[in-house]
Parts: sequence; structure tokens; C-alpha cells
Amino acid sequence: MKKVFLVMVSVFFLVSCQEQERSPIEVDMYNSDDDVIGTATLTEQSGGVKVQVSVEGLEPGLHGIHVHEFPKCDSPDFKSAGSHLNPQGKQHGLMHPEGAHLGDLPNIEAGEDGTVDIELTLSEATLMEGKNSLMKNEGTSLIIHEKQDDGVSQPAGDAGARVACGKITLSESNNPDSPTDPTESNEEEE
Ligand SMILES: [Cu+2]
Ligand SMILES: [Zn+2]
Repeated sequence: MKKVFLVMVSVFFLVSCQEQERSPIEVDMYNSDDDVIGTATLTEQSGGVKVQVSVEGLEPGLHGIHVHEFPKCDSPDFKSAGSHLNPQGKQHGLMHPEGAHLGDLPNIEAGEDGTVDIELTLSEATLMEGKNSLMKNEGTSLIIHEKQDDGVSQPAGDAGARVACGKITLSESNNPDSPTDPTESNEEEE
């Protein structure tokens, strides 16, 4: 009986360690020239995921920002990131009566110097397991757009081109147990 209890305790610790590694997640944000322009830090909190965005080099003014469905930031257009993350099959827009996508966020505003330093919340999302997980199927991405998201237009708020992209994944720094099989990294390079 004592042995069973010990096994259960160690399983519990293993699981909680893994979950801690999933939060916070550090995301490097790249522009269309593949230069790093800042970071986003995602942290699990009750009822959602906190997204701390700290970037520079944007055009002054409002920009749409969303979580998109694939962890793939191929410059210069970042189309590889796919559409907005939408596991619940809703319409786009925080102001749409049948919205919003899980990945929809309020606009961010760059100052005259092109910088943004802001904390946003992705309500109902999680970094853990589940239908609303940002980490399903290898992860997702965070995209900043050229223009502001109008909050209602389909399919993506008329926010224009994708000007910055960051992969929301368990990178090696976030996940020390990530596979190091050399054949696998060769495949990724092709
Ligand atoms: Cu977007
Ligand atoms: Zn959307």
C-alpha cells in the first residue's frame, strides 16, 4: 500500500514539472526580413493566457494581433502560419456577435518610436492540454499585422499584411527533453 502511494506521489511530481515547463513560454518575434524585433511572453493564468508583447520597429499606430494556427513563420508574408486559431468554429472579431476566434486579441498601438510594450489576455485559451490549447499539434504562432483589426470583418478583420511572426512552441529552452535525434533535425532543414 505504501509503495502504491509513493508511485502516485512521484507521478504527481513528474506531471507538475512538465506543466511548469509549459509556462511561461518565450516567443521571439521576427519581421519579414527575419530580424528579431522583440519578444512575447505567454503565461498560464486562471481563465486564459497572459500575453506580454514587447517589440520595436513597427509603423506607429494600431496593429491587429492574433494567434494563428501553425507554428511556422516563413518570411516574408508569413502565410505559412495559416488562419486564426479557431477550435470552436466561431466567426472572426471581438465585436462580432458570433465571435470571436480563440486567437483574436485587441489591437496593439505602436508609439511614434515604433515600440509596443503591452500586456494582453487571450481569454479561454490554455498552454496545457485541451481543446483550447495553444500547444496542440506542435504549437501555434503569434502574428502582428500591418493595419488595425476592425473587429468584425471576415475572415480576419481586414488587418492587411502580416508584418511580424513568432512561433509559440516548446523550444529547446522551454523543453529540455525535446528530441535530439539527428535524422529529425536533418528533415527540418530540408
Ligand atoms: Cu492575424
Ligand atoms: Zn480572428
